Amino acid sequence: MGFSTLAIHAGQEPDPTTGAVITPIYQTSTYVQEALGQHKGFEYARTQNPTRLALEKNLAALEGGLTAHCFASGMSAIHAVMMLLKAGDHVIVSDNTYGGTYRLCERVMRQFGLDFSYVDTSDIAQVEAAFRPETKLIFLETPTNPVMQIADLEAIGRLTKDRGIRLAMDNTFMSPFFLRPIEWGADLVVHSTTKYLNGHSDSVGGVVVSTLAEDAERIGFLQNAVGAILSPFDSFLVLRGTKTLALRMKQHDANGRMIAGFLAEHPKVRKVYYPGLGDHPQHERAKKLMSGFGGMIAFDLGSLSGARAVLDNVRLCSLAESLGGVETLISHPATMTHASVPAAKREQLGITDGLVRISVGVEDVEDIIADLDQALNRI
Ligand code: P1T
Repeated sequence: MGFSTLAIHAGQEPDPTTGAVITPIYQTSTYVQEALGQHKGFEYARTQNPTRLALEKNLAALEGGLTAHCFASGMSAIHAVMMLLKAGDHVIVSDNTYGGTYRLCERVMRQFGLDFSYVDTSDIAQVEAAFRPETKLIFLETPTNPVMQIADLEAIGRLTKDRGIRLAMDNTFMSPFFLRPIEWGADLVVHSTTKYLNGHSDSVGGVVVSTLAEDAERIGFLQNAVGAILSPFDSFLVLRGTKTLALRMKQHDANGRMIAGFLAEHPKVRKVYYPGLGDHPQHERAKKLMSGFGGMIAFDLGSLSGARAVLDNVRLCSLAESLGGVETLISHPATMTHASVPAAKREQLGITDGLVRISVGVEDVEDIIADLDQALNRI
């Protein structure tokens, strides 16, 4: 079945009680049992909820995984992946991840005896050099947030298979419509469903997709034992979102390409980070791994005052954290999403004070370009 067919139908059985075409929001904390030990498979709503279950089946199908487990946020999904490890284990992480991922590793998981190395995962030599006997997991973002580096997923997938360790991939930026990490060797895929999967900036959530029975079982156990579950209402919203994922992603991509081209030509813009541009260092790799380039773009204006002029003067684009919604959002990584990354490290990664990130929405592209143009001309 094609992607859109799966997105609309996978996990979506008509409601057994009424025949409702759309999975209802089962807003209940518990389920009556017919007799001691006799029930319909639903006992308590932290453990099982039909709305969440429908979404989990849907997302497992879209990523091509064995199971999916939904969490209260992208961060709690990433936390669950880290909880597969034990004290003494070592993880190799993309050096340019979302700031919250870095904060989770450094300021939470380290306290429990995990160790982390941050490397440029677009360079396979750096990944190989970081291996230790205790390395148990590689955690990748591709493209990275916000400078859009692309890892050689296939080669890293082979490395992790050869060494018998796990490859987890945060696929938030591309969504399974453009990139299916499991096909390139990932064992686990995570998303902040807050972003493209929900797509309408009205829910916070996360998901872990597993491919191995052992991980699927443990992630399910952790979901219930730790309890950071996605609510029935949020599950409903994300399920509603995935139905139009393909349509939305095509438009995010079309608009993204146009805006990246506009920015690349603009005299006030020093540098544009977008994998669809021919001068992106991993453009060829992006073309091989992904069926589109999406709507995330970063661009450097050379100074904080330049960035401020644009961010303070946009009218259509909203100055806000987050991404992946139908509306265009613009942000300043150094002080917003990546403020928890130390300044020296930010500079080294290219997250300068002049860097601006845009999550291109699905508005009419000429309106977005006109807004950016008038703001850029205020510099
Ligand atoms: O916000 P939450 O749903 O917990 O997701 C965290 C997260 C995980 N992974 C990636 C790649 C992300 O971009 C995020 C959240 N990012 C933003 C809020 C942002 O503006 O970049």
